[in-house]
Amino acid sequence: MNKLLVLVIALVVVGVIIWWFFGKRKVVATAAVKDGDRQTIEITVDGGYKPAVVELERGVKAELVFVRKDGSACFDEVVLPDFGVRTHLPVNQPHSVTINPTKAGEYKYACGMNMFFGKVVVK
Ligand SMILES: [Cu+2]
Repeated sequence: MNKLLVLVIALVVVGVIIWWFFGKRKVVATAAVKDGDRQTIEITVDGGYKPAVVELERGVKAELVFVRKDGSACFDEVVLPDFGVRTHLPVNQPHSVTINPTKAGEYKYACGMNMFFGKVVVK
């Protein structure tokens, strides 16, 4: 009886571990909205970047509209190194960053201090 209990507990622990790792990897990407020859997506900056992962269509000019609600100095700047962007974000005022995603791939971006991260996925 004791052995069965240990087995059940072990299975539950393994299940939780698998769920934890699987769940962590499965971050849902939010796709930009395409309108003619442009695509747009709004990213809220408030204790992080929301959505954390945005999906863009390759070869279509993309406008990332950062809406900064968090006044902490951490979010003064946003840096997209792969697109040569480092820009200041005003508080409570949408700020557009236009990039040209010509190559498929995953591109990380961060706050000016490299503490908070977001990701652009080009498909
Ligand atoms: Cu920071």
